[in-house]
Amino acid sequence: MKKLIATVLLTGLPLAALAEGSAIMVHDGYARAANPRSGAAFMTLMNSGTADCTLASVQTPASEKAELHTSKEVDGVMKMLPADPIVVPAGGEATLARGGDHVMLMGLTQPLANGDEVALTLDFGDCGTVEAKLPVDNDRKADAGGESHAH
Ligand SMILES: [Cu+2]
Repeated sequence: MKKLIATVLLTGLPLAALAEGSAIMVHDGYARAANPRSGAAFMTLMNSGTADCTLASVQTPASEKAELHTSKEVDGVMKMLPADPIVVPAGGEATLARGGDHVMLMGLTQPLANGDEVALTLDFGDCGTVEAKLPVDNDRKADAGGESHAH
């Protein structure tokens, strides 16, 4: 009986989640260049599942490396550090935004121009992987926080 209920629950998952192979959805994402060789990607991650999901790593053809960074003010100066694990709580969301957590794109294969798209593969470990295509928007203003992004 328990098995039957589990099956019903699984098949009741939203189509989008099944298609992604994950309960995670990417909202309002964009990428922007810091300079011709590096840039960053920002987005809101939403978790419709019943388990917390942690963003383990990011892959992209847009750059040689993609790292999870966070921006922090240290002694009055904005610095970038490796991010603490980015956890998307069950039924909740996590925001990657300017002045906070972000996906750093290091060694861009080509400069990011407005209208380009950056494809990301977000690896959430046990929660699966999510493919996202983010538009490049170099003109978007920071919603909050600092603007320092020098590498
Ligand atoms: Cu960074």
